[in-house]
Formats: sequence, structure tokens, C-alpha cells
Amino acid sequence: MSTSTASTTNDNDNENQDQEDKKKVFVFNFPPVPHVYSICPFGLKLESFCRINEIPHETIWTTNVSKYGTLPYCRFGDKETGEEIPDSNLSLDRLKQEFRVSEDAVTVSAADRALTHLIVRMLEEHTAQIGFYYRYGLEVPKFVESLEIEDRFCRPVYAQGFLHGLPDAIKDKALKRGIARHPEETIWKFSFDDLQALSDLLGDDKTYFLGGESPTLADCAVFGHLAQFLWIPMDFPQKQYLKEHCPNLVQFMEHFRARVWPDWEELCNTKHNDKYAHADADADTINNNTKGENDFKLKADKKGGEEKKDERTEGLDK
Ligand SMILES: N[C@@H](CCC(=O)N[C@@H](CS)C(=O)NCC(=O)O)C(=O)O
Repeated sequence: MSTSTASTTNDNDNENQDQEDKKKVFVFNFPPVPHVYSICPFGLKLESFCRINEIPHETIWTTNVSKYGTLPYCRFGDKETGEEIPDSNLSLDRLKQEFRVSEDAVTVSAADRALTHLIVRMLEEHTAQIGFYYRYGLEVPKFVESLEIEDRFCRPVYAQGFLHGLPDAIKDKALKRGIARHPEETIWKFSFDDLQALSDLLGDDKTYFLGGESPTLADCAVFGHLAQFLWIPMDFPQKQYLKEHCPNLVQFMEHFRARVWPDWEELCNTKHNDKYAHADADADTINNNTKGENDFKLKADKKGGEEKKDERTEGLDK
């Protein structure tokens, strides 16, 4: 009898442990950089959301991209083989569901959820794209230098990739979106309009965008994107606009950082890329790979790209 009770208890313990293991969350984001901790606004949003909701998670700093070629992403259960959710917003949906995060009909109204959606999409699909156009399309050498990309990503080839690959790719993307068809002053104005809308929405009486006492997803999204403009030591036109016209947003940023990211400085000073952390053999290759480094990366990218292409274009007419 006592044996059977003990084994039932053990079974239950094992089952609970299995359930816990399946829920284990790994958040993959770029390696830390000075000043802004992450070059990825989507990653800053995702990590901030985990923090404000106390979702137990492990952040993996890496330059390994998701199966769709992007960062950030989440894996559930196992760091290497767990189910991968290759998008910050899809990851958020899953985290909300898995951890019963309190952003539901009871605590956040439908109107608040709609507002959050509008804020996130505006920032990600418009404001950030203009920021990327500035920092990658026009000023990438300053970006690479001021954030010590070569050192922090642990491989010169990444800086080379940024310098030689990104400007054309981003200019092309901005052109196709219609943004880069306008004179620069107009492009910046498009983003100033977004910033002004956020500033007006926050007003002078609210601490957070939905008006409550605690931050929500809307605040995480604003934080991720405005951090890029405000704290990367480059002359973003948006930085000047924020400082001159949106003191409430600047104050919001300082407040959110102090509340949610008390370890900010420490993180900004951390150098780690999981991709190379365990690869002693690779380290030699990396260190000696000053010539032909682009080939190495392009080859790796190409392979990844082909795999991704198959998956993403499955079922589509070619
Ligand atoms: N909608 C995606 C956007 C992620 C994204 O664009 N990430 C950038 C880095 S900040 C990236 O991986 N870019 C590479 C690419 O688009 O190929 C998300 O929310 O996760």
C-alpha cells in the first residue's frame, strides 16, 4: 500500500516535471550591445513582456536565426529541439496562452487590446522601418561602429555582412514599401507623426499607455522601438524630435527602463554569443578566418535561405 502511494506520488511528480519542462521557454535574441542592450526592438518587446509578467524564461543571446531567418523567436521545452515560434508576436500569443497572462477580457478591455494592436503594428510596420532605413540604409558604418557589432557578435563577418549586405537590401525594401520614394525630410516626418501620436496618447497624466498602474504589452513595444532611437549613439532624426517635442516619451523611457530593466547597464556590458560559446574548434576557424570570411557566411546563409524558401513557399505558385 505504502509502496503504491509512493509510486503514485513519484508518477505525479514526474508528470508535473514533464509538464514544467514542456513549458520551459527559451527566448532567442541578438547578443547584447552597448547603450541599447539589444539591436532588436522586437526582442526588447518580447523580453520586456516576459519580465513584466514574470514569465520564467531563459534568454539565449545568439546570431542563429529562426527557421524563417529572423530574430527574435521562442522555443518551448528544449533549447535545441523544442517547438519553435518564429516571430515575436506569435511568441507573445503563445506565452499569453501558456502562462495565462492577465491581459484578458477581465483586466484589459477590447478597446485596450485594439489600441495595443494598433500601437504595435504602427511601430513595427512603419516607424521601425523608417528607423531601419536610416540606420542600415544610410548610416550602417556608424551603427556597426557605435554598437561594437564586430566585437559583440564575436565574428568580424557579421560586421562585414551588415556593412556590405544590409544597405542595398534595406533601401530596396524601403523603396518597395513606398517609403524611400519620398525625399528624406518627408520620410522623417512620417515617423515624427507616429512619435507625436504616441506622445499625445500618453499625455501628461498617465504613467503607462493603457492608463493603469502597471506596464502592459503596449509599453513593452514602445520601449523596444524608442530605445533604438534614443539610446543608440547616432544622430537619428527621431532622437532630435523626441527630445524637442516629446518629453513625456523620454520620461516614460527612463521610468520603464528603471522599473523593468534594473540590470540594463550590466547587460549592455555583457559580451556573449551562444552560437560560438561552446565551439572551441570553431573558435580557431573564426579567429583565423580573416580572409574568405564572407564566403563562409554567404555559404551558410545560402543553405539556410534555400531551406527556408522551400518551407515558406510550400503550396504557392512559383
Ligand atoms: N515580425 C517579426 C520581425 C522580426 C524582424 O524583422 N527581426 C529582424 C531583426 S531586428 C530580422 O530578423 N531581420 C532579418 C530579416 O528580416 O531577414 C517579429 O516580430 O519577430
